[in-house]
Amino acid sequence: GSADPLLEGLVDHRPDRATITADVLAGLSARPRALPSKYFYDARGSALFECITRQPEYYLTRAELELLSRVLPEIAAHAGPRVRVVEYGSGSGRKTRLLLQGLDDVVAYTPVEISRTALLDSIRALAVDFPAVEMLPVCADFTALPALPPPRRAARRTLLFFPGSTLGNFTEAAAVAILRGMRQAMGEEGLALIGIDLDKDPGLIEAAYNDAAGVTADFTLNLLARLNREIGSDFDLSCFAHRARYVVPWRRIETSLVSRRAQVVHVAGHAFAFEHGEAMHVEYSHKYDDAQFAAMAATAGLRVAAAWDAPARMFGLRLLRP
Ligand code: AVI
Repeated sequence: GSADPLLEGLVDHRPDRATITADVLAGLSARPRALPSKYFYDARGSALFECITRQPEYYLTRAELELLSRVLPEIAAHAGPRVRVVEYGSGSGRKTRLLLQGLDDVVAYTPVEISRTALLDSIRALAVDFPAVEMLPVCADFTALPALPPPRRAARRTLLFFPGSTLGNFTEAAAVAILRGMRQAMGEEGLALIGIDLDKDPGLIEAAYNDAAGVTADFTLNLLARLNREIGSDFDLSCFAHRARYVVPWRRIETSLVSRRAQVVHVAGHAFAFEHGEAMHVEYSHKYDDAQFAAMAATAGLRVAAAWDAPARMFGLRLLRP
């Protein structure tokens, strides 16, 4: 066994090789072909995403961090003292740091993160800076949330934190299911603080997913490298190209890997023929307007208690309650 107390307490539901293989075979057999975006986040994928958040075109993270620091006193007033914070898709923990500093007497912090490396790195750093906060990490896909570890000290309410517009990576039906899961996990006194990207000039949105340095393209292609390593597929990275387009009527970025020539890819004993120019869907990034977001929340049994927007509606934070 490990002597590391963080590892011993870790609730670990990392997807195994059989699960990833089954998901990939199903996606490659569908038309149009698709791969699940959650598999972007291996150690290198999480690091590349961090790098994306620092690109000049990727306005989302900067806008959200500024907005969060500005409105934190209001959020803290809504939350009150002795809160348990549960974060979905916590990543590097930059926003968490702000939140844990700004809230009054946080009892426990539970990050739910699919990348084990990102989870452990961030919680180790947070444990040093917030010694009074009990750290209860969960390595899992938050769409299949396991029972959350209870804090030692009783909390007055649970605040679910879901920043980054990660909700936008799901179809509307899946996003409503996540919101419903949040409604259940938070209890009657609970709150959810959700970051959403807002609909705006398509040119600005498209640039954010096509940065000049090519980090987003590397991030998208890393999905194939990860699959090659973990499930033994033979995707040739030089034969696929990143493509991200904003589809105005759907208010979403659709990201694909486009086959640069006719080719055959092998996965777990199956052969998949790609046509030249064939697009394999890998990610949605939905952008929202207020009426649509409020309607989704309402369908999940939640209402918008407060709404804050960054200047020029570059990004939004929404506080939801039952
Ligand atoms: C994590 N998620 C909200 C990011 C987004 O903007 O959809 C992932 C990403 N994909 C490409 N760039 C960033």
